[in-house]
Amino acid sequence: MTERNSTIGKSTIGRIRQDFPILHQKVRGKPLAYLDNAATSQKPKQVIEALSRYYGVENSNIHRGVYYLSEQATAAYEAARVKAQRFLNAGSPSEVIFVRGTTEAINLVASSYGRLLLEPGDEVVISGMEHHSNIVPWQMLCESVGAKLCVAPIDDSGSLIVSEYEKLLGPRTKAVALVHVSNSLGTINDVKYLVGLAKKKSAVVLIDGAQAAPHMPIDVQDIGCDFYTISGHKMYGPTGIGVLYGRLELLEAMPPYQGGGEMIRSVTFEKTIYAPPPAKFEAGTPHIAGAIGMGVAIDYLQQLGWDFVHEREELLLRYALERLETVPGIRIIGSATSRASVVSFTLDGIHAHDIGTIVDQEGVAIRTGHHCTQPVMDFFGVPATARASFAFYNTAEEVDILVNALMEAREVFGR
Ligand code: C6P
Repeated sequence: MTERNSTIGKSTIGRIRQDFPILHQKVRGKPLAYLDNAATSQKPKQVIEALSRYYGVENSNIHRGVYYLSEQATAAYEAARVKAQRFLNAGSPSEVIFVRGTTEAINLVASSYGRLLLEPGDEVVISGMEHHSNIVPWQMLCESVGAKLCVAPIDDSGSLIVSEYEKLLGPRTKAVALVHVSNSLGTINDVKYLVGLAKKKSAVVLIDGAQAAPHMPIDVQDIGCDFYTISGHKMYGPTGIGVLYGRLELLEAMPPYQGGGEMIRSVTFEKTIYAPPPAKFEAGTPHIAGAIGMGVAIDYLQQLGWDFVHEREELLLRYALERLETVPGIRIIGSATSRASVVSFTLDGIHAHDIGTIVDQEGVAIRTGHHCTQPVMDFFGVPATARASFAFYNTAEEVDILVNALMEAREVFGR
């Protein structure tokens, strides 16, 4: 590639890589090539230092103490909420609920709002490219209330068939839940358009943004969705923290997901009066350090700028596709025109897990398996794929190492 065709020089990437201590190590005697960013991204030292500082000098419980440390920690936690609000362009910090991640966010909505909303015979529409996190909670909900789960199909390129999706939307459609960016295909859905179609039928819409947030600016008001979910660990922040954006009007109407400390205004044995959102949905001591670290990750991404992230990842994607297509026997799964820096593939006669194990010997970390999207695997008629997913800190050399390792895998298997 690539640096030649880019406004971003090698020295810039070298400088940015210095922010990520984990990248500068050898695994199995080879330099690490970390190409599993869709599973979880690596953390810049700014985030690591924020976590260390929090536990080293700021640790205390929030919203409870009147002493200095607790006030500091509360202020830092709430400042992180405001950062997340701005990151998503939510209307108010009250619309930002800290959760463990996308999985918990979707379960919260399906359990709380879903039960309020759905009646027997109602319908929930999802797509054929959803992650299990955006299938199973809705399936559980439909089973419990006697509603129907309707699945909008995808085509051979891994794109949603929009006309079929539109046909599924009807008077019984109460909820629609769609992924913004597919984790196993890389497909980017035009969520604003898809939400608009659902809104014509007055459906409540949740967008799973786990794989979108690391790659592109998100504007929940422009998208027009009711709920949007992100995971901190996929966007250079800590694990165990994420955000559920919810429209305030809906959050106010929803029953709590969990009961306990911090989510109440008053408690007697006869009756509990709940706190308003966001506290109503944050029972117990939250992941304070995680929220603060996620705020620092948001700062980091914003300092890099989306133009930089986009240019870099687009370059890596194009280069990876060009190089991978030269590997005999490769089948690339997913070819949507609008796609993120994720490439799923199979190699003729070699199981995906074997591919993963062989490239690991060369220091390359990729994910293999069904990527928690078994229906996608079924659609493409494969048990599993290998998946390389790129972040702005990856390099053309790492793509080359992957391609060479795949050539070796073919030799090992006599292909
Ligand atoms: N995908 C992957 O390797 P959590 O685990 O709650 O942070 O995110 C779940 C999730 C939901 N939606 C999408 C589109 C996702 O990609 C993920 C997580 C990881 O692809 C782990 S399976």
